Amino acid sequence: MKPLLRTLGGEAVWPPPVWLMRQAGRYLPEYRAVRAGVKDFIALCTTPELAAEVTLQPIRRYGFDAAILFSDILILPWALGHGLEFREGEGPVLPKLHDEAGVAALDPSRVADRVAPVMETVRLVRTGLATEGFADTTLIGFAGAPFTVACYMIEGGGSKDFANIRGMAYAQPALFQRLMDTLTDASIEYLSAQVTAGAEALMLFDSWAGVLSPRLFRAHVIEPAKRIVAALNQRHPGVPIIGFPRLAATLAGDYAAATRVNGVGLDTAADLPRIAAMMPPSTAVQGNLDPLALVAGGAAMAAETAAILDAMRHAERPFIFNLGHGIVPQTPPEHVAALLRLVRAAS
Ligand code: 1CP
Repeated sequence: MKPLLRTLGGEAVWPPPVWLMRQAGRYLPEYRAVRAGVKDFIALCTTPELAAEVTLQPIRRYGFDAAILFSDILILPWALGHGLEFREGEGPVLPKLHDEAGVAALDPSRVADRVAPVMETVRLVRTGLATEGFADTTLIGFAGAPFTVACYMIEGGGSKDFANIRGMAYAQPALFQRLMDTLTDASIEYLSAQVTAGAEALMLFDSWAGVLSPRLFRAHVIEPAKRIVAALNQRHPGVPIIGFPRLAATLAGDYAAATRVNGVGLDTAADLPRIAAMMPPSTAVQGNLDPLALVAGGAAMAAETAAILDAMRHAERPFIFNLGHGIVPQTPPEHVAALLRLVRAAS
């Protein structure tokens, strides 16, 4: 069985399997070359041949244990009919959802058609991995978790404090719950379609989970993830799911136990063995090198990597080496190669 799937099945594989969030992207010259040839980022995500190509680029260059579908968490709200634009150097820009009409306008009936190119990308990547000899590489499909997707829809893009979404969760709880339910249902269908197309594992990105109070974290991070995991486990038994409740701190333990995900991605601030000890023993832990240590490279990267490997070596639980958040564009590609040598040499 593929190393990543063994790990997500509960086995402590050593050296650990390794892949990196945002492993396809602007730090790679071959990605920039493909990106320069398309009109915008959404066009790249919805052109299967190109999306499959950029998914495979980091696998060819580094031989990671996982390929992650090239798409974006905002493709799902886009497919629901919410506007989306990626402005150069500015990140995503969306209309600000703030009322009943905004939630009522979301149309789940159009999603399947609009995400059809994503499913074709999944099929092309599976074929590509097989024909190019990457028999040990696992294809991960993904979606944004409902709360993080709602953050972008309500804030209209990124935000420093997420004041609008937190305000809505407190002041308009029924409306907010309706939005969360719509996104949860749509995520189940979207992820299920990715498995049918060939995704071998799934990941749920809740990048802004850490801005919520414990009570709201339980309601809007744990509850939707629990519902998504239960529905997918029923439809696709044996397909593992990784959750990434970023900056959850000690609530990552509650998240793992309650949602029954197979793996939990931890951010750079998490002290891995201590947070891992709060989770069921078979839950895989994934993380958590600082992306800026990867930019720095050299002795600093080696020291941070050694600290993570030393902490997990004797933990006797499944572990996947990754970053604590996505690769940043200024990362020198040769530092990624050096990191893989360090992880694969782990004794
Ligand atoms: O052309 C470009 O360089 C655009 C940059 C870019 C890329 C490469 C964006 C815009 N999205 C992506 C791809 C992407 N996004 C992947 C592909 C697979 C891979 O990992 O290689 C994935 C899994 C994502 C997920 C994603 N998008 C998240 C969750 C993980 C995280 O980083 O927190 C989030 C929050 C987004 C929103 C988003 N999309 C793009 C940007 C610049 C952002 C972040 C904006 C912000 O900081 O708020």
